[in-house]
Amino acid sequence: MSRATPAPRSNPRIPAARDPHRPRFHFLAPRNWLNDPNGLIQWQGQYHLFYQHNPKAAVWGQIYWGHAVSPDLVHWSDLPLALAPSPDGPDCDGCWSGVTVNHSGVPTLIYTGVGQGQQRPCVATSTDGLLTWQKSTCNPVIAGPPAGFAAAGFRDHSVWQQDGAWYMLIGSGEQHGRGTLFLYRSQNLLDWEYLHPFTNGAEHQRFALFTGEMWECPSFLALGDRHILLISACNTGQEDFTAAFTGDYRDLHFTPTALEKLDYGNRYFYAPQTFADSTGRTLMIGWVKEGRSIPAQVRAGWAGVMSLPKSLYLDTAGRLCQAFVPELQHLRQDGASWQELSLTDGQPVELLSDTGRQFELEGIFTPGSARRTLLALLRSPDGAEETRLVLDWSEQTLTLDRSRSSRHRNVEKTPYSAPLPADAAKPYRLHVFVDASIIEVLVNGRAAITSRVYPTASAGCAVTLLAEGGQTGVQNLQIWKIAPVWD
Ligand code: DQQ
Repeated sequence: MSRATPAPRSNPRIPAARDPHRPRFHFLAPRNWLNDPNGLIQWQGQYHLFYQHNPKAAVWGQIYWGHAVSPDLVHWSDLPLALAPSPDGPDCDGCWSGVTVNHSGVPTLIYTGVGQGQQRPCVATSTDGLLTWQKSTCNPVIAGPPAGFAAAGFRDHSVWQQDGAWYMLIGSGEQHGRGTLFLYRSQNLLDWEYLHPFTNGAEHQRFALFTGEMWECPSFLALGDRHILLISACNTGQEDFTAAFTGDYRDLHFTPTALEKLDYGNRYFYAPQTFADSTGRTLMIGWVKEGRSIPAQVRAGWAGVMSLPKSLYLDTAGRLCQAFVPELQHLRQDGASWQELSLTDGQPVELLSDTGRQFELEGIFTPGSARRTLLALLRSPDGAEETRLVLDWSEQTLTLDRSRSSRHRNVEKTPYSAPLPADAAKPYRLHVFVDASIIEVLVNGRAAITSRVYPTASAGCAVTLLAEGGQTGVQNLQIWKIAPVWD
């Protein structure tokens, strides 16, 4: 093993109070650029979050691994950078995404080294509790994509142990423009044998049509009696998104049987990683991209945020669901609640005149006779700005309407819609977190929309409700201010 080029210490944090769009209870880099979460693991009781990071600018560039640690998934402490490109190594142009595994007690990173025009798997280990990392002298541990494939890319890793061996998926795309994953096997994480493409057959071809030319950031997991494969679908011809496949895993092949979007905010929730913690939960964190221009990012001095941690679970019908982790409840401050709200067609109700920009909202929404229920958040005192969540009962959709979220003209304002979960017997439980410029929405754990908004109003931030086309009700509505974890 060779010692890595000494990693620069991480930069000091930009004070959140200086920038109204800088989230205060989400994880983000101290300053400059952040993208994919990497190497998520709980080690000796502490949660470790590594991340794709350009420590030198607020734009993507030569990528290092940032590192932070948390006792509770909510309060994070910055640690020195974990990986830096080695000028004469296979990762000289960047240390791209990867994972951490426990190899017989040795914390081991498997990541994509980028250099000499190639993307190749590299390995590093730590002997001091995940603080510093020694890169293997065997790097790169695989020389390139399997022979016979004109692979469009060869990067990102999902690694697991099965029947005494290590298995690894590497993201790629085939020459005819369809995403794929290559499966490898190893005993020691250094010598790898190529097996075959992980998904194949007619089902794969059918789904691959919708999931882009390159499958990035695979995460393969067993959940209950199901197997789930998450991939980040890149170059889809439309917007990138995270695809969740459910399927059959047999004889080291995965046959997808169903495909859904993990988050209907599409590109805004990308490259998620999953891991199991000591409570047995499967936890997930994704990268939430910016929705403003690169010059605006550079002026702000930072870009990219991690989603709030969520757990993944199956409902009684075996469908993939998500829930915000309960640890977040420790951040709740002043709350307000309404037991039974009845809304009359066309008559708006202001619930709170000023939530601030960090809050959580939860409530049970019932359709009644209304066509739509509209929830306006971050509404400025003059009403010019507001971010709307539209529960369209006739269309059975949830829409995040950002058209009036910001007076700024150069921020993205496209709407995003998710199908409302079809559970006739179940009420619609809406759960929302707002943090400065991030909004994360979930309905019944099934319809997720994550996105960005950049309101300009410095005071106000009201919450209003409106029914259209009839009468509707809301039960057990609660709104809490959320305490900052930074500053
Ligand atoms: N980001 C990384 C890649 C990955 C992409 C590079 C996904 O490893 O494919 O920063 O956002």
